Amino acid sequence: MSTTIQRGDQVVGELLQRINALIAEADVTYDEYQAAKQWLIDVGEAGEWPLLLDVFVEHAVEAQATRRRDGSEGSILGPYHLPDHPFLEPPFELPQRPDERGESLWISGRVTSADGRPLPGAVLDLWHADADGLYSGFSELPAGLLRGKVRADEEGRFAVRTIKPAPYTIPHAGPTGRLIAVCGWHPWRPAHVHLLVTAEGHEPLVTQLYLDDSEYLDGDIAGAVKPSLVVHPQPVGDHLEFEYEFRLAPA
Ligand code: MBD
Ligand code: FE
Repeated sequence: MSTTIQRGDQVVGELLQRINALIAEADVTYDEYQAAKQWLIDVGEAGEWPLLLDVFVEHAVEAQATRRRDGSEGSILGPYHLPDHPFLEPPFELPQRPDERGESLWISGRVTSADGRPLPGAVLDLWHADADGLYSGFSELPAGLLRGKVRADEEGRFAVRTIKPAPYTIPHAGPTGRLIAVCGWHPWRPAHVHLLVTAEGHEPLVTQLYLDDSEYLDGDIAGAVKPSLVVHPQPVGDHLEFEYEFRLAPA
């Protein structure tokens, strides 16, 4: 048997065994089986597979993949990263509408190797929701809003201005929302900024930073909060600011 076939048999075979055992243990009925089957079809028709999997499963894959990695902890990528948005020009500010709501938020810090050595020219790709919890590219918001890539300087330092995102409620009109309602869960994630930090010779760091005054820090529907990812913005003049150091593992 090829390794691929062995691996398929191991993982998929085990998954099916666990589902089948659960059907007996939880006494799943024919009605429930038919409802589940229709729900799975609906998830596909609504285009919600990326959402559903990233909300309920990606955190386990991320934890497993990074369990022995040096440097900063990371978090899940989620369904709303767009790889092709452009580099911003300094002074860095994520694109906003003239009347963009939300407190002004300045994010600064440094990118280093796991041993603390600065990584000049590291790239930070940032994206986050607006003050209503909407993401550009996945809502009516203008394309490119609140997204951008910035390059760190010769000392690995960077600074970027944006606005404070709101807590995020995953779409609840579709099948993912129906599941959450049927289970009596809530659909919220705490307010967060997504980052993908890359540097020559290092493993990419996919992460999210969570604002310490946000609701749902303890009940993230996506299970993706870690204490080291919670930041503490301080008021300075007319804005909020925080610093963060991203330590990347050598590749
Ligand atoms: C998000 O903004 C997000 O970060 C995740 C993981 C899932 C759905 C929406
Ligand atoms: Fe998000």
